[in-house]
Amino acid sequence: MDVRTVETQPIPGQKPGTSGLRKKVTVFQAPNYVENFVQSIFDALENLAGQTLVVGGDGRYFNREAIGTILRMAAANGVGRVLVGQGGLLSTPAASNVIRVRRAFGGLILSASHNPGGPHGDFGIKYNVANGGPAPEAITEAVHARTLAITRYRILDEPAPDIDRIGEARLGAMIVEVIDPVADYHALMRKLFDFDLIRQAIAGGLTLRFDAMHAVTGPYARVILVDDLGVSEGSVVNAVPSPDFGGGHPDPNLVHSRELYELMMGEDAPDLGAASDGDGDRNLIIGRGQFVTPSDSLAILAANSHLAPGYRQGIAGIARSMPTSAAADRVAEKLGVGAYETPTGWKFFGTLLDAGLATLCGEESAGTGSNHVREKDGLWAVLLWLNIVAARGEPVREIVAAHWREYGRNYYTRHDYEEVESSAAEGLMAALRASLHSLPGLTFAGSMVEKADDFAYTDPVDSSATARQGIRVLFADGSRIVYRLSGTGTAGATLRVYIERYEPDPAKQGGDTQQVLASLIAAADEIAGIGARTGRERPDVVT
Ligand code: VG1
Ligand code: CO
Repeated sequence: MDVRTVETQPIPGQKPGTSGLRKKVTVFQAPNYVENFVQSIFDALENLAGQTLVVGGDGRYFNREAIGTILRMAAANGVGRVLVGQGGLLSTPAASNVIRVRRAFGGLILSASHNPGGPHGDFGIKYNVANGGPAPEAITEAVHARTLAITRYRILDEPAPDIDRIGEARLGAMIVEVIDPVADYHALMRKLFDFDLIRQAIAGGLTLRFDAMHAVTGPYARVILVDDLGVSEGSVVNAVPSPDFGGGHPDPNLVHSRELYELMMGEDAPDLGAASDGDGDRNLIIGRGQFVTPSDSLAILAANSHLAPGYRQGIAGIARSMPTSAAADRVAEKLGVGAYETPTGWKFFGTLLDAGLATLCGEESAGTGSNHVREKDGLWAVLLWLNIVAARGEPVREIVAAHWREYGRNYYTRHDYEEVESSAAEGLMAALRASLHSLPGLTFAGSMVEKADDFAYTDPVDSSATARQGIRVLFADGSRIVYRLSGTGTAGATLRVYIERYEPDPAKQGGDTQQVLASLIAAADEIAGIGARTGRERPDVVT
């Protein structure tokens, strides 16, 4: 076995963000960039020798090259076995599942999620631990510290085996096992949902449009939706993963899924429209004539989850990220189960899921999931919606309206200002922080500020503390404005502003979100000086 030890030097900036290390492809292609980061992960882990790792990605440009390097380095670092998705593909939730069912030590997921791909797009590497979830901060910090001290990496001087053929091969002393990326995930979905009921509803005329956005969910959607559930072939679109996502932006929101939105608002709309992102962990849900905000989706799924076999026994609790609307909290209250508010990013849900405190989790950024894996899961959300629609026999629009009547409606929007000059964005946040003490008592948009803070979180299970997770301006009437900077962008800074107002009166629940929130949106600008500090008159993306 020809292990080569290569001298290297620390490369600045290899700091994992909200979800792993994300940079431009050109940055990852620089000499030693992948090698340094991967060796730092291996160095930060204890007892790696002889263990099993899972490796796969969303199929974006550079996926195969990165996997080749990772396999050769894993072999040189004494890993016993690596499970690789065929063709290098594994959706993020499927990777999480494989780690769990195969009792792997951990896994490397190669994705920049919803960010564009291709030679000029983005790439990313994320390490997940044995529970199938993203590494907690203690590990990502240790990895980052290693990247700043690294002096050498180990790699095998032997080409990695073919990853297109299912089966086992040797690489040095290590076994590379190429697996079907869909099979285990499909089996898990069949356990959670009433496939017979959904199949009957589809045979009886329930229609669906699923847009895989040329990303990783295509193969999963074909097997599960078309082959198993009987959805017509043409209902699953853009189902072949491509390295540049067909030149598109695999972000399932109202901007990048405009075509789907228009279809769903039109005369010939199917019953349910859905899309997933680059790595298959996000979901967009649109009923005929009814967009469902991700925050509402979490609440509605939680309120109806007992209709699916996997959740028939009830749920233990609901966790949401802080910027996600409070809609889910009202469901938790009614069900008499715990409600948890965590910082942004799925890694904060892991301890709650492992401890059995939460069963469902969600984020306003189109992420929903449950304790079936330790990542958010796009197709899971689509299947749970299908199961609920089939069980209730009602259109999505009516399910949403009934939910609002019962619980009230949280009008909710997120405004993103992308590629803002970093110093302007940092300055805006610093000024907001400095003004926190003077905001309470002031009135904006007819509402009085009750409290303003910088969200800090102490994990109720392991007591780990995380500070500075976003500025919250909380109004006496329950309205809220939240400001934070993105931790997934690769150019400049992205300012996210989250705006929410609660409306209990059913007679006032049919309004247009942007209009209803207009005065709060203006207040958000007034409080933070967004226009003045960033030079932007309007956000780039409104969801
Ligand atoms: C964004 C979302 C966050 C999500 C993260 C990873 O992070 O806001 O809710 O967990 O992306 O999702 P940020 O720091 O840019 O706001 V994915 O589908 O990109 O892995
Ligand atoms: Co994603």
